[in-house]
Amino acid sequence: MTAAAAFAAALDKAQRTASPIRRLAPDATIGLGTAYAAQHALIARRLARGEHVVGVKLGFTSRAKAQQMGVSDVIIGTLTDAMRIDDGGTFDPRTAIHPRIEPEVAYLLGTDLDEVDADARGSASAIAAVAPALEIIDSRYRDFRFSLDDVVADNTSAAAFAIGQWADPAHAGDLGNRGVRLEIDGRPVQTGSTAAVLGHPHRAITAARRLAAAHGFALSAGMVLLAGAATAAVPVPARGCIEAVVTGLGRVSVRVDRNERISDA
Ligand code: OOG
Ligand code: MG
Repeated sequence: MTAAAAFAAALDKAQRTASPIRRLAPDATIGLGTAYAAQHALIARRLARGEHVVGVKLGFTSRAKAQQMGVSDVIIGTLTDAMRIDDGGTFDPRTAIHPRIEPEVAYLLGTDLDEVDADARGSASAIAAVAPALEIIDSRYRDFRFSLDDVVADNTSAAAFAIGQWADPAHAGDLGNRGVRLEIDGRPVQTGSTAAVLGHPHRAITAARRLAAAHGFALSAGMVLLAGAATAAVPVPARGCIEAVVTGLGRVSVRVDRNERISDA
C-alpha cells in the first residue's frame, strides 16, 4: 500500500467511526503531492461506497480562518452528495468528532471552467447561481490540530454543508462586501464580511481553478463551490438551530439534534 493509500484508509475509518486519529506526519511534512493523493484516495473509497462528487470547497481563503488554524495557504477539498444537508435539515452531531460551523458563500457552476477564459471576467461568466451556505467541518485529527498537509489529506475537514436559496448572479448585485452573520438559536456568534474571502468571494472561482489544475480536480457544470468561511469557525452546539445570514442574499439553517435512541455512553 502506498503512503497516500494508508493515510486515506486511516482517515476514512476515523470519519466513519467518529474517532480522532493522530496526525499523519507530526514531525516531518508528508508533502502536498502526497497529501492531495491521499485526499483523492479517500474520496475514491467514498465513491466506491456509492457517493457522488457534487462540488469542491476552498479552505483558508479568509485571514480569520487561517489565523484560527495557524496555516496560510488556500487549499481545495471535495464535496459529495452524502455531505449535503437540505436547508432546514438536521445534522446529528454524533456522526462527527468535534464539529464546527462556519458561514460561507456558495457558487453553482453553469459551465465547465476549462471552457471559459481564465481571467476574472471569464470565471464570473461561469457562475450560474449564488447562495448563502453553512459548512460543518470536523477534523479527523485529535484536538482539531494539523499541518497544511495533514488537513489536505483529511479532505480539508469537510463533513457536511447546507445551501440556501440560489439567486441569479445578475440580480444578486455585487457580493464584494456583504455582511455575514453566524447565529446559534437566533444569537449572533460570529459576524464578518464577504470581503474577508480573498478580498471578494468571486475570486474563489479563479483560486479554485488554479488549485484544481495543480492538484487534479475537475470543475464542471452543475458543481457547487464553497468559497471558504468569512469568519472563524464555532463549535456545533449539542442541540439547536444554526443559521448563516448574508446581507441581501438570504439565510440558510440547519437543526442540530441527537438521535435520542442512541445511548449517551
Ligand atoms: C480546514 C477547512 C477550512 C474554510 O472555510 O476556511 C475551511 C479547517 O479549518 O479545519 O473550510
Ligand atoms: Mg469552510
